[in-house]
Amino acid sequence: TRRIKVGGAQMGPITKADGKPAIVARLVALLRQAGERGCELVVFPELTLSTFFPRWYAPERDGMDHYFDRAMPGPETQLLFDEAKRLGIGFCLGYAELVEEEGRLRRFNTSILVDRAGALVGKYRKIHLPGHAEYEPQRSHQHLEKRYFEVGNTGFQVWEAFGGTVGMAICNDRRWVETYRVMGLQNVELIMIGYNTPVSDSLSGETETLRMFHNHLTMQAGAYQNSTWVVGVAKAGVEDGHRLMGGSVIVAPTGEIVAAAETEGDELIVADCDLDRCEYYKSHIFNFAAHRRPEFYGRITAQ
Ligand code: CDT
Repeated sequence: TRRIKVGGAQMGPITKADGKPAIVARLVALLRQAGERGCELVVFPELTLSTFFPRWYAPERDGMDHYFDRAMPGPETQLLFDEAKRLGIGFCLGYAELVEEEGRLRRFNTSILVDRAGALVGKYRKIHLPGHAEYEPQRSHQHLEKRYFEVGNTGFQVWEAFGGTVGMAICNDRRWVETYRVMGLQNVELIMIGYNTPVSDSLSGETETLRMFHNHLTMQAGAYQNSTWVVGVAKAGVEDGHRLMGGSVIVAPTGEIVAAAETEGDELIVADCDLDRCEYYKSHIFNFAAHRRPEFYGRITAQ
């Protein structure tokens, strides 16, 4: 069977005051733990290298540029890449990407996938950007992803890597059935998802319990309905007075959670993922070729 030992490297809070070297040292510590536990692939959260800055308003759209990375690896992240290569561990890393493209500076909420030899496998830029673009005074905290990022332009691709077919999504993407299905249609076997999710929304009145339920519900349904492994990894805990949920999980193609974080701090969860387990539902209940009825799904892609 095609087994791969996967680590979900949940991160505790990162505050405004934390410098990159200290953050990278925490990532390296998690990688070393993953190495000791035999992991071949480690998934880090969304925006792993900074606090979740979209909670704050900056009058200028470039006002958060100091949280963005232009090069990956860059001078401060090289250590992480070197250590991963030395340990023979591939990784998925979320960060704020600043890039000159089409003759202008562009900002994306990005994840990259690096293989066990240190080579870049692929890049995904977040498509479902939640929140709003302007300051909303009625909120206890802002969610200004639509201000600081452009909608990603990579699409939901998959790559042949780590002995299987793998894909990436970021945070709010996990709530959308289309995210999983577009990759499911490409035979995905493992989807890596980092997230930063506040435990409360000052306007919705949802309980923490309900918000955690939705966190797991969407990833478990996405896994089952597309017969794929899903690795969902949080940046958690209290960042400058604002609390993010933990709840990192590894979900099997049956939709069952096989590993779960217990804390809101730096914590590694591990599962031995047999990619061959995807085959059963892919060839039975979710055999797309046999059972899908796309002739009735047109509204899903209509603008
Ligand atoms: N980072 C991110 O996408 N967080 C969102 C919060 C939604 S509330 C505006 C999420 O879907 O978890």
